[in-house]
Amino acid sequence: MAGEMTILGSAILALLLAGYLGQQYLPPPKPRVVGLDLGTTFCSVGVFHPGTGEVEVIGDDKGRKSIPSVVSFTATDIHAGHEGQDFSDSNPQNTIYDAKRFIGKLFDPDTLRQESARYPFKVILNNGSAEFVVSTNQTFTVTPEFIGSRLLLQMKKMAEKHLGVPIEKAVISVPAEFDDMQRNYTIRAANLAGLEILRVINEPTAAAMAYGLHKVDVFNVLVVDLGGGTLDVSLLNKQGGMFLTRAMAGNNKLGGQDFSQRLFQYAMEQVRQKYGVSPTLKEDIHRLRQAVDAAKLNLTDVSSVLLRVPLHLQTTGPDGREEEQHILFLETLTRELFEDLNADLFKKILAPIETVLEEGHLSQEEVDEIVLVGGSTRIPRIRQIITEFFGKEPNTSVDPDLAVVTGVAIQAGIMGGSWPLQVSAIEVPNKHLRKTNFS
Ligand SMILES: *[C@@H]1O[C@H](CO)[C@@H](O)[C@H](O)[C@H]1NC(C)=O
Ligand SMILES: *[C@@H]1O[C@H](CO)[C@@H](O)[C@H](O)[C@H]1NC(C)=O
Ligand SMILES: *[C@@H]1O[C@H](CO)[C@@H](O)[C@H](O)[C@H]1NC(C)=O
Ligand SMILES: *[C@@H]1O[C@H](CO)[C@@H](O)[C@H](O)[C@H]1NC(C)=O
Ligand SMILES: CC(=O)N[C@H]1CO[C@H](CO)[C@@H](O)[C@@H]1O
Repeated sequence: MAGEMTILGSAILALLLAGYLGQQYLPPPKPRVVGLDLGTTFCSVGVFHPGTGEVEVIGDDKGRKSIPSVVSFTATDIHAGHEGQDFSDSNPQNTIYDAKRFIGKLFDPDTLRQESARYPFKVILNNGSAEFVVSTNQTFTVTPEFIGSRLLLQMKKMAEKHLGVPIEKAVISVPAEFDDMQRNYTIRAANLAGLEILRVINEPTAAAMAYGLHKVDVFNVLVVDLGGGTLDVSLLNKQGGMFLTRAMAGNNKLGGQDFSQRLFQYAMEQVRQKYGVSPTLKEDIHRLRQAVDAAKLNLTDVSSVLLRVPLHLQTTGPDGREEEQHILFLETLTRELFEDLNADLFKKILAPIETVLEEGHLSQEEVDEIVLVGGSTRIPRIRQIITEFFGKEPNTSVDPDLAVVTGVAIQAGIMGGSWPLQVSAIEVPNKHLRKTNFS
């Protein structure tokens, strides 16, 4: 009996030892669960590496860490991401973007008409849901979740290529304001791409996790997400390691595109003042818009940039005849000018921040950490406005475009069981919250 016990004991000991040695000397297993950020304008995929404890945001062949949320249909193929975007000029009516604004939502005809007026593609109502009309060789409709699935499939492939293992499971983020139906349709998009969703996590919670705020002693976290077209502000409360969304507010008509538009209008007006006419050619306007956009990005790092754009202007000669004039439009744009042109828009950022503080019954000083998400939070003046309002620096060490995917990847690591600490649940659902919208 005692002998048997000893044999059994040694067997267990051997097993434990093998496990221990395995852990010590075998290469760490490849992550099998990915984190997905299916954004309105960009998507990213990330993984948590248990070996190093680091998050890696996966790039494409060219090292780009996010893909545009664009899917284009041609007679022979469906193109997602960068490839899809390449068709946006030549095939605008079949190049679908912003599908996230339509996913899992019920519309009345008037609202849908208003929402879809600003897109070059056609959106129709099918039993209350939005569908996109595609006309290549045939005419057919596609759902927002189908568009989502093509983007997710692209990211699944990027992850599989990079990691060298098949990926079938994921964690995905959604805006905190998404209701059950929007969450369900987002999951459906992933299922269509062959991915099982282990958990859906709110984007602001993911961003807070990217900063490790789930591991440190903080109570009130304010997340400001300023993207291309929308501003979302969320107040999170951390209780016993779990995040609870206390209040949400935003402006669904404020973002980087609006700041670019002001600079673009200014540039158009400068052309008119110098040459008497504005550019009319579609390609010229497109080129000017792109140059202005690039200038805006550069103004985050430098205080002035020189805009150089070749243009073809239709002018009337002395004999009254129309003639085309080729010019090189040169204009210095300063950061100060950019800030002046957008002063009223930048100020609008504070309204939703004040609202979430009021709803959460908090003063500025009671906010422990401020987390910035979205490319437009790089704009120095915007950081300054937020810093002045709170009297302290926001948390900015994580790339604001990758903060959400970084947090989702951490959550994916937790779900994949590769997290060294046992943190499992991270969020308390809050079904009764309403979002205040300013716009
Ligand atoms: C689409 O139509 C073009 C000409 O109209 C034809 O050449 C092409 O083969 C068609 N493609 C498909 C996939 O049917
Ligand atoms: C239309 O939508 C309603 C609820 O949104 C659903 O109950 C019904 O089955 C749908 N009808 C069709 C034909 O899909
Ligand atoms: C969402 O999906 C869950 C689980 O499949 C289901 O119980 C729930 O009724 C769905 N809700 C909506 C609004 O579609
Ligand atoms: C912006 O910066 C990039 C890289 O530094 C440079 O190539 C580009 O010409 C700049 N664009 C403008 C409009 O200044
Ligand atoms: C301003 C700033 O960087 N604040 C905080 C960012 O988040 C970490 C927690 O991960 C804090 O330690 C910093 O103080």
